[in-house]
Amino acid sequence: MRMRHLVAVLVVGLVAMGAVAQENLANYRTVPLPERIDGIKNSNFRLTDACLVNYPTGNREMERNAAMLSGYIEELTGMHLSTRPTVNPKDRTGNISLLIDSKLENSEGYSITVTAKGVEIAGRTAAGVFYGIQTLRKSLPIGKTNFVLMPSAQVAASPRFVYRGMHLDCSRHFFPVSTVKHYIDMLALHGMNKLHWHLTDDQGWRVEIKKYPRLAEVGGWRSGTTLGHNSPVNDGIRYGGYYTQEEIRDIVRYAAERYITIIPEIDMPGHMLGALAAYPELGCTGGPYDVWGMWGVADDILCLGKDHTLQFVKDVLDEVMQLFPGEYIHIGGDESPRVRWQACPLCQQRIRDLGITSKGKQSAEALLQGWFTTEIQNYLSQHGRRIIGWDELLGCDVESSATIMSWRGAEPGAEGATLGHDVIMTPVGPLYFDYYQTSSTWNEPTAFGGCNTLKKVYDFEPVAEDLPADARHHILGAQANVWTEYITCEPQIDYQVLPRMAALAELQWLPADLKDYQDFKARLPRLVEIYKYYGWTYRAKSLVQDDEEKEK
Ligand code: TNX
Repeated sequence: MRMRHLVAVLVVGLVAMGAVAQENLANYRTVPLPERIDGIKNSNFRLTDACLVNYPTGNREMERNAAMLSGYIEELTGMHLSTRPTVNPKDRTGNISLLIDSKLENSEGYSITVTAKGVEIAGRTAAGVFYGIQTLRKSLPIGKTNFVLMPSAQVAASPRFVYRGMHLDCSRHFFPVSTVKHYIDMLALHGMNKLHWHLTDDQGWRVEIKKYPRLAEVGGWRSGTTLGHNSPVNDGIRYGGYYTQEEIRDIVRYAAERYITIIPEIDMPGHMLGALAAYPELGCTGGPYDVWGMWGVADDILCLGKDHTLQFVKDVLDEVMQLFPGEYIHIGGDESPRVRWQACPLCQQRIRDLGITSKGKQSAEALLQGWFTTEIQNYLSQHGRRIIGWDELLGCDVESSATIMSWRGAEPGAEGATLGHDVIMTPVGPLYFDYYQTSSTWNEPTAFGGCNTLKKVYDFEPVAEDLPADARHHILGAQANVWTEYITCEPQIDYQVLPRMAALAELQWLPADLKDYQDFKARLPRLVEIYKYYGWTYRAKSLVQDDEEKEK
């Protein structure tokens, strides 16, 4: 009897100890899943607040990385680790050391080596180290503790695609600087490196341009907003806002510190009512125009018959280039109706002057948009920049040096890549995150329509199977788009993107043959614990059941 009692106590004790150890154990099976997790041994590195985060002396970027890692560890476990510049390899014992290792092949790849003696996070660049830091961050158990056991292992990954993006529309609804930074934080956690920032549209111009102050002051404000999906009811509430150049510089810096390049989009020649309301002479009819309170595609676009319009666009882009140091500028190019150009004597004169005639399916007006795009492309390329445009550009005879964003499905992407364009895949199905995540929409926040479930996102393959071998390298990567006609506030952005963004991150990073949806779903709850820790809103239902995929 006493013996049995003793055994029972022992068993309960061991289970309890096991549970404690389990809770304090790091787990490298994160989202995205590292490509390799090798040689897990029965020994652990004991991470405590006596450990230091070492970084190479004199390397400012690595110093910042070390501070970020220390910050993450403190947030998630409560342990404060100091950072230390170091040159002596012996200092690595008992600590976490960040290193640059030129032997690593991929410029964004990382390797994490954990032994009982210490942890090393290496990258060929500081960006690679940053991704290793994100993996370590996501592998930590969450909750206050005074130690974490990190199993000995070799963990390594390099991203499958160079372009790993998310888009955010800040025109249809305007979001404060803090929300944009929060969005950048979400990108960083998911290992993404591009933020496509949609800054101008019919419903509001959101970037301060010093040479044309009315763009923000007038073009940034609409007198009201339609309720629902273009109902006849307008709320009549003046709505708007814009980012000052100083705010933009701050956001660009914040993103760069997280190895995220911001690609600004100035949509042209369509989706321009914000600018036309401010400067009506830029349109074919001369206005007056209003900043739009409806959704959709407006007929009034830039007049290409006037030299002044081209000068205006170049002036705007001069300031945009000053603000955004990245190589790419997105010049839109989508949904530009041609009715005004057809009726505009100046546009028709331009067509004649240029000797443009329709070619097959391409109207003279489509080729006029092509001429305009090429003018802008040349202008930007003189300044060392490259353009990205929506896939409508494929119908306008633009040069193959223009990068195409395939949104009207995956087919335009395949066509563009075959023609020699670089391509970013962002097809409405399944990468429009303004679309519903289920076909049972009755209890969902109002969305654009459609149905892009978590599984559909996960299963998306950016490089079509039948794409010719010599075109495959043109697929630079994938991006999800977040248009905000129906998204009015930060929690609603988060709800639309989380956890679909996790599925996107995994397909951006992991080789296709290593993807496994069930395994991903098993790993997802631990990532969601981090969302919860930061107070981010997410669609909890996506975790417990797979949504129906039938389109309504
Ligand atoms: C199409 S995607 C648009 C946007 C809308 C979006 C809504 C693209 C290039 N144009 O203007 O906001 O659909 O999903």
